Order: sequence, then C-alpha cells, then structure tokens
Amino acid sequence: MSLDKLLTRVFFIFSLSTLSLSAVHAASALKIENAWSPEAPPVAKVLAGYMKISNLSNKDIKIKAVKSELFERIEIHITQMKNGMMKMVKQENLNIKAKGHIVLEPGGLHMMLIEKLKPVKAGSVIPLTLSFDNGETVDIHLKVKSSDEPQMKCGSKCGSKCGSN
Ligand SMILES: [Cu+2]
Repeated sequence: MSLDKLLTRVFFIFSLSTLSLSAVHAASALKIENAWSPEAPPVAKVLAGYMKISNLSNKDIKIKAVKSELFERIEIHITQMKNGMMKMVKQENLNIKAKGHIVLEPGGLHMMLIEKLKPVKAGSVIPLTLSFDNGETVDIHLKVKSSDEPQMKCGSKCGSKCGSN
C-alpha cells in the first residue's frame, strides 16, 4: 500500500470514529453536574455522593444501577424524619421526570457508597457508572472534597449549640 493510500485510510477511520463519538454524545438524554463526595476518615467504609442529574428528554427516566470499582455496592437513599428520628430509606429505580432534574445533596437524596475497597483521599476522584432504563450508561467522576472546605456552615439553625465549646 502506498503511503498516500495509507494516510487516506487512516484519515477515513479517524473521521468515522470522530463522527460516531459526537453522535453518541448528542444523543445523551442525561446531564450530570457538580458531582462530589465529602472526604471521610480513612477508617470509614461508607461514603456519600452528591450531584445534580438532569433529564433532557421528553420521557421519564429511571436510575437502574450505580457502580464503582472502588466500592462493593452503591445505593440511593433519602434521609427522612420519622417519629423524630433521622432515617435513611433506600430508593429503587429512582425516577427523573421528563425535562426535570433531581438533586442529591447533604440531608436529602444521596448516593451511599458502601464497603470501600481502596483508600479515597481528598483531591482524588471516585469513578462512577450510572445506568438508566432508557439504555444509557453515563460515566462520571465524583470529586472528593477535603473536610477543611466547609460543607455546611453554622447558620441560624444551630442556635446556641454554636461555639459553646
Ligand atoms: Cu444513606
């Protein structure tokens, strides 16, 4: 094969792969933003994950599963008050309404990353794969934020408990 032909072929394959990549990207019905996880002490086996997930399509989409190579399993929970007690309730097939979004944040919906398999430090990332019932899978990275960065500032809610020590 002449160099000319080889170059043409390489260029052709390259354009094809670029095309298919952008096609896949354009078809995505889901957008995930601000994905993060608060750093936990090294002995902690369970971490939390937060993010915003938007459904850009005209149909409801459910979250089927979430996986990470760094954790045994991942569940989606909601924190609720029941009889004056904080309780976490597992959410199966969590729905994201057409053109809607859900926010996973401290004190509400969250991902529970269970049974840490490798150390996770602030400044690193946790790879996650989310699968949805529309057939899409989305790979994201949770940014692990140091506990020095205040996640919850002491506001009026803490009242007299603030600074009492
Ligand atoms: Cu939880």
